[in-house]
Amino acid sequence: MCKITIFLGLFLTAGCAPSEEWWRDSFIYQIYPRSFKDSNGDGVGDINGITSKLEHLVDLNVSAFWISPFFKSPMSDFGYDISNFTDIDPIFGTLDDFSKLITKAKSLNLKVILDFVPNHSSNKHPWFQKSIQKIPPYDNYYVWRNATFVNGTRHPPNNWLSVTRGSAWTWNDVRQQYYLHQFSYFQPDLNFRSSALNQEMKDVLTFWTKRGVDGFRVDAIPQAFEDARFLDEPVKPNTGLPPDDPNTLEHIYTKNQKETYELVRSWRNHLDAMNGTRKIILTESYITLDELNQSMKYYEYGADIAFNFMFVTGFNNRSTPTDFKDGIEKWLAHMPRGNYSSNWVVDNHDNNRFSQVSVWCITGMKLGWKTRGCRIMRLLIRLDAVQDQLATTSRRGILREHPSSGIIQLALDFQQTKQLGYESTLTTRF
Ligand SMILES: *[C@@H]1O[C@H](CO)[C@@H](O)[C@H](O)[C@H]1NC(C)=O
Ligand SMILES: *[C@@H]1O[C@H](CO)[C@@H](O)[C@H](O)[C@H]1NC(C)=O
Ligand SMILES: *[C@@H]1O[C@H](CO)[C@@H](O)[C@H](O)[C@H]1NC(C)=O
Ligand SMILES: *[C@@H]1O[C@H](CO)[C@@H](O)[C@H](O)[C@H]1NC(C)=O
Ligand SMILES: *[C@@H]1O[C@H](CO)[C@@H](O)[C@H](O)[C@H]1NC(C)=O
Ligand SMILES: *[C@@H]1O[C@H](CO)[C@@H](O)[C@H](O)[C@H]1NC(C)=O
Ligand SMILES: *[C@@H]1O[C@H](CO)[C@@H](O)[C@H](O)[C@H]1NC(C)=O
Ligand SMILES: *[C@@H]1O[C@H](CO)[C@@H](O)[C@H](O)[C@H]1NC(C)=O
Ligand SMILES: CC(=O)N[C@H]1CO[C@H](CO)[C@@H](O)[C@@H]1O
Ligand SMILES: [Ca+2]
Ligand SMILES: [Ca+2]
Repeated sequence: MCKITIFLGLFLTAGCAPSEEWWRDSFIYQIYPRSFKDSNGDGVGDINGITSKLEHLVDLNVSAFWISPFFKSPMSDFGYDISNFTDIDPIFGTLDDFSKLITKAKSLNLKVILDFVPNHSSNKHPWFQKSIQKIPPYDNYYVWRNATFVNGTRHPPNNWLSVTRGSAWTWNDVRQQYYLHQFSYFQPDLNFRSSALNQEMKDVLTFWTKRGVDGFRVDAIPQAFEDARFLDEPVKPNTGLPPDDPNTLEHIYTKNQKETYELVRSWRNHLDAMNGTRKIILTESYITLDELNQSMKYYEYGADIAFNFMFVTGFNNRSTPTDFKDGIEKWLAHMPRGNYSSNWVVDNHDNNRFSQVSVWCITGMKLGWKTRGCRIMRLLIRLDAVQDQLATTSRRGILREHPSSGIIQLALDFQQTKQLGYESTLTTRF
């Protein structure tokens, strides 16, 4: 029997062969440091807090945990706006605290995965400040473009929109140019076309690898590169959305560019060149079902896990049994040929918390999962005490085999925790 599990994070499924390749058959728990455990009573979770509770992860049979960013940051985006990629924010602790965490994790046979946020830094990062001043090589560390002028009025270089709405460009008065930000204006995009920046980010991987981490979860990978021609993206017809909504555009120039896949391969090679056990790469890309191939392609470029958000974004309380069956099958059908492991993310910090899910996937079942090596999946989610802006609802789900018929059942509860009296249960059979 082999199990797969997830947690507040993601979980992987796989074949049963015990293997050095632990991630193929394991259960990864996401720790959101801010809400996990506060060790010094200042009201914010911290690294020593994590260290003090690692036994809980062992109890849960977790193989690895991924820690959301604890790096130095102005915290305008709860740590996804990093002002020093190789230092720890004092609110979370110190590098010494981190070393103790690693030591204890190793003693408990737990793998440690860090968040790697390559797309952008904080606008408070010294690199950005130097880039504004055009100090080499930092002048080229970010994506700067001249304004366009229409009848004497300054406009951004093109129509690209940020994930957080509005133009993806912000004017800087000092440098007299626009900088690109696919997320908020305080998260300027790093320019991977700069070889110095490219090396700098590899050095970040080296820094943490030497401190004992087992892999990296790569944040927002699709946005790493942009097309160098900076052409307008096509407007989708008839979306009915406001014009500053990013979903009005076809992101053919700002997402999943061919250079981005090459970048992942370069990180794979970089990590492989270091001695020791394989360091895994998990790529985060939110995609629509139509874009599955774009996400799957990261497997072929060195990702061990290309996040599958099907359970997070693909279903809701109106999904039918057929939707679930079709969705799951579709994901499996799109996996590239080769020795890759599927994965099923049940939750993350951008979404509401699952509280409990159990999944069994049985050999020989009619869905044909067996051919993908999936024998048994088991998944447990514990509801953390959470404190973040998105945790307004919790969901519970159970996917189980009916004892006599072998039919797989999935039950999900969508509960609006802040609105009493709201609850719906969906039970599906397939
Ligand atoms: C962890 O694994 C052990 C041994 O397989 C099992 O007895 C135990 O029930 C598991 N715990 C959980 C929380 O799944
Ligand atoms: C990051 O912080 C470390 C430790 O304080 C410091 O040595 C290093 O120069 C900083 N990096 C940058 C790019 O500022
Ligand atoms: C940007 O504008 C500056 C100042 O007007 C000009 O010197 C420079 O050539 C322009 N760069 C490009 C790429 O057009
Ligand atoms: C620019 O000015 C001309 C002449 O006033 C006008 O016909 C044209 O519509 C203006 N273009 C834009 C984009 O506002
Ligand atoms: C890997 O180990 C070999 C032999 O111990 C050593 O020569 C080499 O420098 C190491 N490489 C790295 C990147 O640490
Ligand atoms: C997606 O990949 C599948 C096989 O993996 C292939 O059959 C299909 O043509 C691809 N679709 C697109 C739109 O590229
Ligand atoms: C696939 O990976 C598994 C787990 O590491 C390994 O046992 C198996 O031999 C691999 N199969 C092939 C065909 O490489
Ligand atoms: C489904 O969820 C939506 C949005 O959360 C909610 O408005 C709606 O009432 C729910 N429907 C049912 C049948 O529970
Ligand atoms: C799932 C996830 O980590 N999403 C992150 C994507 O990147 C933006 C900007 O860094 C973050 O705000 C999200 O949390
Ligand atoms: Ca604290
Ligand atoms: Ca980018």
